[in-house]
Amino acid sequence: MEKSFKRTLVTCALPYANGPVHIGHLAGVYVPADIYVRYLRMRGQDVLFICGSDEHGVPITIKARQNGCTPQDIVDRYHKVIKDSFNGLGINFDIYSRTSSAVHHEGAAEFFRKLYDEGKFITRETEQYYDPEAKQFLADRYIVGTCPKCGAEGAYGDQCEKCGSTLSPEELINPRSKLSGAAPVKKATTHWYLPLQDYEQWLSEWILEGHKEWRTNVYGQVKSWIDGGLQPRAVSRDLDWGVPVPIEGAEGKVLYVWFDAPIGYISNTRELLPQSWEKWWKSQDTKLVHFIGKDNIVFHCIVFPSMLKAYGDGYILPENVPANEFLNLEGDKLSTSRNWAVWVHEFLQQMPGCEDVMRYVLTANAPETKDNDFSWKDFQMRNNSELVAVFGNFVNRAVVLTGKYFGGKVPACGPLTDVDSAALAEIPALRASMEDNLDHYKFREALKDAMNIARVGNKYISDTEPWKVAKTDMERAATILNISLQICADLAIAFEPFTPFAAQRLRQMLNVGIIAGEDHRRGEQQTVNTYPEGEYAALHTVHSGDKVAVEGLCLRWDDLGRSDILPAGHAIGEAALLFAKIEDEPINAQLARLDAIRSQREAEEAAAAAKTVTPQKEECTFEDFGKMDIRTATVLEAERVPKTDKLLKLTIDTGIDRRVIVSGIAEHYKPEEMVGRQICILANLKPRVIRGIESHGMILMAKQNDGTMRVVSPEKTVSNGAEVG
Ligand code: B3M
Ligand code: ZN
Repeated sequence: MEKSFKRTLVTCALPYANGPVHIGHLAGVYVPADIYVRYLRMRGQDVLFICGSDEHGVPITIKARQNGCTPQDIVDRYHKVIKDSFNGLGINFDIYSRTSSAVHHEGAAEFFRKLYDEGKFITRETEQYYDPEAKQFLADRYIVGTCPKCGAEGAYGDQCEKCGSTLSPEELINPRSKLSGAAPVKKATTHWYLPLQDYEQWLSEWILEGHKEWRTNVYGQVKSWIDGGLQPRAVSRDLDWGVPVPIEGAEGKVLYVWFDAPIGYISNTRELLPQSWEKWWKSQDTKLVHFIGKDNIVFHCIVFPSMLKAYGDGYILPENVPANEFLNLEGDKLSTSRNWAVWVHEFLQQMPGCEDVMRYVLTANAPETKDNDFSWKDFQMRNNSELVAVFGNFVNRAVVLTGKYFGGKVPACGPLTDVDSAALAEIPALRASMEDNLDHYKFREALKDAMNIARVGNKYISDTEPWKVAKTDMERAATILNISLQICADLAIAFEPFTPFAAQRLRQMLNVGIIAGEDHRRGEQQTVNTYPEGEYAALHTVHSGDKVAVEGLCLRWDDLGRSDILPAGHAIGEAALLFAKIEDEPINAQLARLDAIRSQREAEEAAAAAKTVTPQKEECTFEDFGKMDIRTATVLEAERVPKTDKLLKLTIDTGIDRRVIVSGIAEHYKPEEMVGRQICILANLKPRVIRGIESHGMILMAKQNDGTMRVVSPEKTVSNGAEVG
């Protein structure tokens, strides 16, 4: 039996303010959360939607150094870009604040201080890397050197971006400080740690026993962390940017970003509701749900709950943490550092009017149980063949025909035929399925249910053809259009969580309002329309039970699936475009942008690869070398070897004889480029049969690490058979 709650507190992972957000962030966290919040509000629930910028941490200080500005400049710039991006996509937080706020600094410091005073931390002195010139301790990201695995320069102390290896500063070859270039030295420093192992048993009971219903990716990751044995986790850092550690003698130390950031959820709530925030965070009547990406599971299921447990004071714990997997872009991993992304602020500027399409496509492809992919062709196809051709086309026909035959008023509904009853009967079942899916954070499936309502309507109007029936039986046409308009009203309700901008346009077309208020912001008075009688749970601005004077017709979630939402005679508005067809041009422009980024990256990788050198092989003796008989030769004939794109068959004159050599250079040289060229060969290599051809020898090639190959030739022509040594 599912527990009942009086209110729901929904948080979204606080995006780092060291860059813009991209569609992967939207798909993973923010769109599903907004769908969930809009749905709960439509159902009359009291919901608070909290988020804000995560403005501390080493990456922000690195970005500031790279840009020659302060960390505050960085977070000020990106806090605004991110906030505007969410607004543009209709992600309607009740507050989108920031962890550089005074409220947060004070709240996070108080949180730390209480745990410190109550002895909940372990204090440890450890050796950390220190830059003797910059006189600063160095986080791993601040140490660079040669990667021991692949030889790439510029590998970080924690990771090589070239080969992806996880590293430690000790492994780096020739480690240097990013701050001053000096060689880092070890220096003693004191930090505080939360002993997570003390909460292991409690976490196991709370999650592994108590929340078996959590998504398998979340449950599985938590289980493996607990089974692996939890370790003390640092809660402070040597850094000059963040919330200062609030104890004497801790100058130059700040709270570790993952200790302070989750407290940001609480700080932002306090900022919004200074008088009543505790009702949300310290009442068992509140259901807390954290929306995050899979890389944040440990912090939201183990670290932050342990912090709240340690703090006590009645803080509640999350009822669910529906973490999504990752979204890929055109088959490649989304990457901020490689600019392989669709940046939301650029999308909003380049494709205005497609906000709902992006929400729709990201939900349809949501990486809920596994990584998934976004492609611009799929974006165009789903818009044109689903939103335009089904949803928009159905609504347009129903509204235009009502205008044409019935003066824009909902016509009376006559006796129902089997076709009418069958169409209407499908909606309640789709509503039930949608509710179950939304209640269980299955947004992809819920969207399919909503889209199936549009399919029911589109099929119904196509099958009943009111434009033909009207020629002979206007009463029948009236019934068909009445039913079609009821289904349009269903769509105005069902799509509010998914495509809020289109749902609002549809409500305007139908001349109806919704209870929840058009823009879902807390605190602003809604002027909702008249409802014929009584009271209803106008969400948000007013709460369940309040009486509000309204005019006109409003829709409620509970109207979904009724067959008489729009009474006969109700005047509807003019037909308007719900979704516009997307032509190839803007899609090709987006693809061209990504092609340019991919080519740029490949060029950079080739240049970087060319610079890396394979380490020298072990020593050999002069005698070893003497066994090799290297000669000059000239290529007389060259042809591709059938059924492979890698091999050339060459007939060469070695000065000793004419012979055939098969060589793997077809991807680097065309046959015609080889004829007449003087080369060097290892003449006494034991013959080998390659693809049925006996090959006598081997061409000497210069091979770069990026795979590029070049023939090794004498710098001037010499006689064939000349000995090379
Ligand atoms: N700033 C975002 C991330 O890891 C991180 C989330 C904090 S939520 C408290 O992408
Ligand atoms: Zn490497």
